[in-house]
Amino acid sequence: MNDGTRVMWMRGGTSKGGYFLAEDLPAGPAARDALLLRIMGAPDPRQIDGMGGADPLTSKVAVVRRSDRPGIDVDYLFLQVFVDRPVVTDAQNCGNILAGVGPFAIERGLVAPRDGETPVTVFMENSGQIASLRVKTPGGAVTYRGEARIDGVPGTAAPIPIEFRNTAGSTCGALMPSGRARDVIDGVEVTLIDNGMPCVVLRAADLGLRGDEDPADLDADTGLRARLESIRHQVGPMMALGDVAEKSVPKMTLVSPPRRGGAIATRTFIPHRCHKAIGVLGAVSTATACLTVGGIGNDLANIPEGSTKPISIEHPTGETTVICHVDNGEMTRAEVLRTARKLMDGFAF
Ligand code: NQM
Repeated sequence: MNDGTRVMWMRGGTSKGGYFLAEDLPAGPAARDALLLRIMGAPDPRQIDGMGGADPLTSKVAVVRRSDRPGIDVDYLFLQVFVDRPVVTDAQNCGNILAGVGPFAIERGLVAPRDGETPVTVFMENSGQIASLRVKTPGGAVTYRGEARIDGVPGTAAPIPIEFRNTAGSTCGALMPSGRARDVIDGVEVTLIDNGMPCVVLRAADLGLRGDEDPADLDADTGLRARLESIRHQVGPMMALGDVAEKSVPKMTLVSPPRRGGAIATRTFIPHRCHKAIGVLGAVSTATACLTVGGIGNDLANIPEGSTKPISIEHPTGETTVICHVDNGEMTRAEVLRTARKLMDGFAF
């Protein structure tokens, strides 16, 4: 007898998680979340009794269904399963896991493949916004093999370009939810911004850091983490996020001058541990802060000329380039290159 739950495990960008058809999960959120905690082996810092990788970046879930919305192929709900707390939250989106939604939708028969490349238009339920993906489908079948390289992932894979439009205020209702480019919290200047991901951008130097520290050293700095958490709790209501104690947003992005020819250097807490790279929409929001006059990062960043600006965001394992399309000083769309890989398809118990 098979009492398992059908799931595909995939790497999406620099994250990894379980991809489920909505119809394969319990309909009610309480039963669904209890099942997902069990499948991931959470709460447990080692997630030894489940599929999770003992890291927020590998304890992620995509719930995908065919869309009824005009012009949209699939609806995607992202769920973050906390590693060491019994929490499953839909309070944030995830642009890395999004990369796998395209191939998953084609493999599960929700989108008919074309010969060569198949566009997949995704409604992101967490933020009510749309992303357009292009998936390589030579001969009408998904391929994961290719020559695209993204930092934070070894080797190469088939490219999955992702385009975001109108992501400003995705969760907070406004690009700058406090109505200001800068605020001061606990004596530290911050930019509160949401261009697809609610983020608090602060200068690493204002916290006594260089900004290129190893994530493990930052994770071990309990004083730093307490300062960041204090700021995060205070800005939650200012960002229309309410009490953020049990939420994975806002992210805390420390910026400093670029070291490797990029636009800006970053270390991002997501929010309790330092990201090994940077989230996709987190990178879009950080790039937007750098482009905003008065935004933290604006005076530190190397910003290219022109209306199409490749903004290279340096992070602990390399860089992520966000191609920002700017019109009259406003970002109208952003593009990020990702890759994905199917790791296993079957049943979780
Ligand atoms: O910002 C990590 C990730 C993410 C989210 C996080 C993401 C995004 O790297 O769009 O991709 O910030 O929790 O997967």
